[in-house]
Amino acid sequence: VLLVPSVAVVTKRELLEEFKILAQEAGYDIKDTLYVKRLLSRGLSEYKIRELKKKMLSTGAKEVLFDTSLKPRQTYNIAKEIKVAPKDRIEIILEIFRLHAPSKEAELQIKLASLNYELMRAKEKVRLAKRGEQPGFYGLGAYEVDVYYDEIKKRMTSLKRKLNAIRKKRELHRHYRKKRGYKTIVITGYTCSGKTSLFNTITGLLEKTGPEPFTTLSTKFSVLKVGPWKCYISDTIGFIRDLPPFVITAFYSTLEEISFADLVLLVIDASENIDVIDQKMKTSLDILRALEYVEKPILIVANKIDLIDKYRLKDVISVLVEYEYPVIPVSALYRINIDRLIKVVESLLGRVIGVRIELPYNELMNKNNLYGSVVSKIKELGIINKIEYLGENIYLDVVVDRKTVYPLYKYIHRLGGRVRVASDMDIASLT
Ligand SMILES: Nc1nc2c(ncn2[C@@H]2O[C@H](COP(=O)(O)OP(=O)(O)OP(=O)(O)O)[C@@H](O)[C@H]2O)c(=O)[nH]1
Ligand SMILES: [Mg+2]
Repeated sequence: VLLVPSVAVVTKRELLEEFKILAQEAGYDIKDTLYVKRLLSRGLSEYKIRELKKKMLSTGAKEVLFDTSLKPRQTYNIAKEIKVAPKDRIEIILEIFRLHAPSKEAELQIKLASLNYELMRAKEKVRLAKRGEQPGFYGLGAYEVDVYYDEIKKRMTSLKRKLNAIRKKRELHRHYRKKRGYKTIVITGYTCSGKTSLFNTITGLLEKTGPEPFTTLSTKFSVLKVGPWKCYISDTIGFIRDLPPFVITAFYSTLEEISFADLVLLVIDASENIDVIDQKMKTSLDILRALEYVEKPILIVANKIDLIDKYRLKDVISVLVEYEYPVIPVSALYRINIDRLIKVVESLLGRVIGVRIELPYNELMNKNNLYGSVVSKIKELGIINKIEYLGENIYLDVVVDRKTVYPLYKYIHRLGGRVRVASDMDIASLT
């Protein structure tokens, strides 16, 4: 593949590597970078423009890529100076999707998202044209801009109609599945976290995996037996930071599977820096929140633990449990702890779930004898089978309804305790 030589304008130096890989996926080779702390509302300063032109000349760059999104006004001003239209992060992501669209539906969605992005800009163009500030862009007059705007809208309506037809079909399919008693599990998470690798390991299939972002662009399914449950498991497109909501809803409409999921496996690459892990968890949950899916039962799967030692793993886990969902460490590639994962999945799919709660006994007693109220709260949420005092801690074996397990998890976590789903793993036993 021939890559187009380009200069990158970078606002986040620490994320340059991610951006380089992204650009490469879209067909660009970053020959040089220009670092800018912050963009001006008009775009770049004269000084930065001069720097940029110099870098373009010395590298023979044909394109200029921004690692952030640009407002129409910024795009126009910069284009006027450097004589090519700069591409922003969102356009680059859209190009990756366009290049790799694996299905009719994906293709339609990408078109829709691109048009949506164009429409937002067209609005701004119309506004600028009407105020006489920018009499047309790329030779468009105010009149043509209006026509162009209407045209985009028409094309969007027709795309939405086609997508709806496909969606209806899927709906029927889902209905059929449910009638036949299938449970739905959805694998989701940041791009490159290892979702497809996990999917392959669990299902024995051989879907394409790879170090580049967005290897998977459409939802893949398989059926699977987990304990007594017949499951429908799907692998989905990955998340990435800085996607505006309109792109998310268009791109991720295949993710609507999640809204019917009995369990969401949220995969995270545990081998990265703690900061990166935290950032990616936040992004993933933000996107799930934007799609209104955070209320779903989520199991965090900390993947790639073959790459870190047990001390690092402990640190990673302690960051992940802060998100107040159960966490299970695995290596999808080396099948570490996969059987445990399946057992936890089986438990979480059950109507009732056995959990073991660990609470710091002394601490609770010291806090105005919280202990009594905690126990009665737990009794409200489930049935206590056993209470044990071991050292500093108190352990309660409790059976709860599957709907209660998450509120219980959050409640106990906030008290400084821990909840383990029956057959949940002992982190210390891992090396
Ligand atoms: N060392 C190690 N590498 C892994 C593991 N799981 C996945 N990988 C690697 O991580 C990269 C990404 O894996 P994928 O399974 O394609 O990730 P994905 O989340 O499906 O990525 P997208 O579909 O692009 O969003 C690949 O190079 C995998 O070989 C693991 O457990 N350990
Ligand atoms: Mg994948």
